[in-house]
Amino acid sequence: SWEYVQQEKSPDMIHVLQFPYNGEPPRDRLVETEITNNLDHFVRNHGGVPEINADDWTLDITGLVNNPKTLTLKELQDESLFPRKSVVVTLQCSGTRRIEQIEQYPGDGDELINAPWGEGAIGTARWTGVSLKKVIKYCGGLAEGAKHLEFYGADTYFKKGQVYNYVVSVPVRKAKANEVLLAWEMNGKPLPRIHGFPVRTIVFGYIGARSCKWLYQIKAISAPSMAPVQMKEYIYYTTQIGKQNATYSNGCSIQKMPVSSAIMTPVNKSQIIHDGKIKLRGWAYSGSGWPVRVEVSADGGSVWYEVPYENLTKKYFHAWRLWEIDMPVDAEGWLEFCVRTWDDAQNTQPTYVRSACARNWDLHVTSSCHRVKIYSIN
Ligand code: MTE
Ligand code: MO
Repeated sequence: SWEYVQQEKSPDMIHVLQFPYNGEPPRDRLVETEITNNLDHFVRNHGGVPEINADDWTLDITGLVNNPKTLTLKELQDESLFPRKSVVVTLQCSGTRRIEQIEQYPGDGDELINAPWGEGAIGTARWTGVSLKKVIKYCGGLAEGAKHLEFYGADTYFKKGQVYNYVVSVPVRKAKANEVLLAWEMNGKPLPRIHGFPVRTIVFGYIGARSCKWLYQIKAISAPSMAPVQMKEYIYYTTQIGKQNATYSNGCSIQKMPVSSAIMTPVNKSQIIHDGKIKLRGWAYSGSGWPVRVEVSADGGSVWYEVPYENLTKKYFHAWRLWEIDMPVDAEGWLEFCVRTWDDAQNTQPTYVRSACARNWDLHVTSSCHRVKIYSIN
């Protein structure tokens, strides 16, 4: 996959893991544009990048559908069969900001799963394709008992001496709500190889893991997928279960992304010389709605300032909003800036990082107020 990293990614990506390739863009660049440049969009891979020839590619729609079908790319793109749809959607890896949890607790140390992401495992694109709802309709609709949709990716990965395909699932209601897209374009260009060429799913509001790259089969099934990525990764446990008793069957699958945000400039531990104002910039996102209010603090969260609403970028239903504010700052020395966001359901972020409260061995969804320390010289 290194060849594709060189062809399809900016040269200054932060390589979080070399193989499988996992990378995120530099912090300041990510918040320059609402729509992330394809070259700067983070990459999260469990295995290698499969080489698929678009002319040979087919998609099987199988399992509990009334008329199972195999579609070619031509058929999928035939506008007389399926209306084409473009949607601006943010993809966020549930591992975003994991470095803050690792600082508290190292997890099980499996780097393949616990990749040390910063605040850049998130990106926004205009994805073009067809709504999965229409494709299921074309297959005669779901048969009795269909509750989940399983997505099969053509890549393979190794874990504990075994080889697996990348397979995940989402509840059927997600497709019924028109929140699953089968996408072949990213910002008006064919999907880059590293992002799932020729076709991937884009699942709005869910953790990035459900947006299956290199898609070749969709299977309607009666229960969540038994595949290891669905069953054994991306699981959340309640505190009461305790680490010793945590088995995959008594955790719950992480699907929706919580509301979260990050300060992307200035970066942690920088020194800033200023005249009483420091500009902060960052992103804010919620998987079950959209950000309506962003608040920042220069004193670790005692006094909060609201980011003026007009300093938030345009509202999309399924995407982040970037924000910026000129913070009045008199103090000199080390300051702790932090940010918290409220979404349209008035959800906001926990105050502190949660790994220490033993919920989450794989260190997912770091959604606490994001904090950066800066040295102020006024
Ligand atoms: N799909 C396949 N087939 N293989 C993968 O390893 N990684 C998932 C998801 N889809 C993955 C996949 C995860 S965990 C995330 S966060 C997103 O892809 C990342 O998408 P991107 O690499 O296009 O940014
Ligand atoms: Mo992810």
